[in-house]
Amino acid sequence: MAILLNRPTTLALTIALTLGLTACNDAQSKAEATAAAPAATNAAPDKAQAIAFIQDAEAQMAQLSIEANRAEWIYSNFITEDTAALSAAVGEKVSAASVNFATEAAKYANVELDPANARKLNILRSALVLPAPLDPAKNAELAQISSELNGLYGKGKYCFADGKCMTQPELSSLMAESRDPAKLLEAWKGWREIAKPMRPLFQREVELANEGAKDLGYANLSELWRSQYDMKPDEFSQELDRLWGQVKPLYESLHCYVRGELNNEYGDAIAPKTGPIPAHLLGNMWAQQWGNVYDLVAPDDADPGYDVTELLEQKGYDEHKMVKQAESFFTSLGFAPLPDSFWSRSLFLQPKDRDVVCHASAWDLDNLDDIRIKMCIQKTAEDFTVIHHELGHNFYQRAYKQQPFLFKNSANDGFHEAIGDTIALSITPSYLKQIGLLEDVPDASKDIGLLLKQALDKIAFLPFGLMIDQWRWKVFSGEITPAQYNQAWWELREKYQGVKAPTDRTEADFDPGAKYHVPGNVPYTRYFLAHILQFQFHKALCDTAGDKGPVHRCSIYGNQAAGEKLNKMLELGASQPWPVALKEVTGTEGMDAKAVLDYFAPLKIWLDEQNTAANRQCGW
Ligand code: X8Z
Ligand code: ZN
Repeated sequence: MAILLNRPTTLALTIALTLGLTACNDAQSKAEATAAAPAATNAAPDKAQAIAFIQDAEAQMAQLSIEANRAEWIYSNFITEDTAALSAAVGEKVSAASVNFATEAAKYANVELDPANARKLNILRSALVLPAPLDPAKNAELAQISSELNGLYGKGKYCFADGKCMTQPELSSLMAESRDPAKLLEAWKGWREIAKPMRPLFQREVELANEGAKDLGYANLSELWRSQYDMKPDEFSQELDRLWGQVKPLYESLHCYVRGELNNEYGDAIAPKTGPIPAHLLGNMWAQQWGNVYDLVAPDDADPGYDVTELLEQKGYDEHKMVKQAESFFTSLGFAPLPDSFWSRSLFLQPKDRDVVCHASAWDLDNLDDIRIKMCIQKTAEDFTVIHHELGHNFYQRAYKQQPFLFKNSANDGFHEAIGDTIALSITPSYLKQIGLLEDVPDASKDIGLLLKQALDKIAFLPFGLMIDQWRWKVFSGEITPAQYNQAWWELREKYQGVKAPTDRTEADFDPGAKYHVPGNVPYTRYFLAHILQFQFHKALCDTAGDKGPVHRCSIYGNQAAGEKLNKMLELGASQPWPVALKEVTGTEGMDAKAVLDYFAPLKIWLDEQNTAANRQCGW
């Protein structure tokens, strides 16, 4: 469902701007949408008319978003035919409204407006993720397809030969924990079975949304998606290439090291010394974060000697306590505690009796205080971090709640994804000691182990974060045809990540669909940006906190000055171009990977030494 796709970003606005309607509602919404538009004369629209249109559109979108949020919340917490139909219906309604507003907004493009209204007009015009064609029948079809794709993912299960069936979080735990290549391969292949039926739906979704994008004056959906960064679409693509170029050497060193260690563990037949790494051996269903294989690749003499998953278990943390602990990090910075409704309305545990979308997400139901998370929490270090990630969304949403509806969003979508991760970078050994999880802080001789663990998640992620939309943008532009979906996917996986499918794949498969954000239609470049931005934020906030040590040992826990600075950026919402927001925290206006490289500088030296000493041929 269209709505769902925006869910993980939790942006009421983009959600609202993406949903769709029945023919009857469509007609009604069009009448409403045009109410404030210029009369049908030859006179050019004036400023007053433009402002009246913006106000009217903003009020209607605000109202619709609440209805859509509720329907979506219910659907993804209780996937049935009926909730799917309700979600598709509201999706259709919001989609028609937002497409009408976007079309109207284009008519005022030449009116000179104050910066705030000009910005709102541009948001109305371009902040759509799944634009429906103007034709109501096609809008209805798109809403239905979108809803169905989300349902297919949420309901997905794989049943092993012994009859045991597993949901996505259960299969992910297996991928994280098992070291049996045959078992890993079965789970890897099994989960991808759920995606096969998505292929024709996805293909049609792309056709329809491309038509919608064209109706709005964009070349295709790729151009629309890349138009949301306060710069021209092609400049944005170049900016991504530049950032990737900055971090690529570090990724290559990590890839080389990990491939060598996996070869030591599994041998040549399973994990070859050269070429791309088979995707089932990296501790993650999508080989996107590799922290779960830390034990296989840990340095002999620099292992910090603790594991957060074990610490959580030893100290009796349950799911609720994990969330409480994450909340207390934010309150230590000066943010107000989460409201009671957060605790009574969120979903923390996977229900046994019904299908839910388990992929973690944070929600803002009423664009004010009704914030929630929905997550099937596993009691692991990984999910402890994901909880911080989700709460980052919620605290952002609350910080910008005073903004007008169209500015209730992050500075760009990477910012929304970066906030909780920035906080999680402060989960250092000394922080763990402060909150009573760890007894002794390892000394500096163990830093390489800590940095390696962090790099397995953060650096390994970078090419994955990039390639998903490299694939999608080519699909949207027609450069990748439906007949090439799967092959092109693996070509990009290999090109960017140096990872390959562990078994033959054909066009009967649809491997992109096995990753939530593809059936969910959630843009993915935001996560790549977030993985750059979070290091810029962390460094700047550590400076504000007066930390003088190495940045990988800095925790801003309890530092109100850092909290105030962060809040200044968050409360701006989307009211300013993102460089202005970035400057609030970092003092600079550009995204840059230097902070990433500085953070991992000691590790880069160490990885290169190891690779040289083992005489490894790097690259793939
Ligand atoms: O989808 C998410 C969040 C919700 S916005 C859990 N993430 C991406 C993923 O899981 O693929 C966070 C990191 C990347
Ligand atoms: Zn997120």
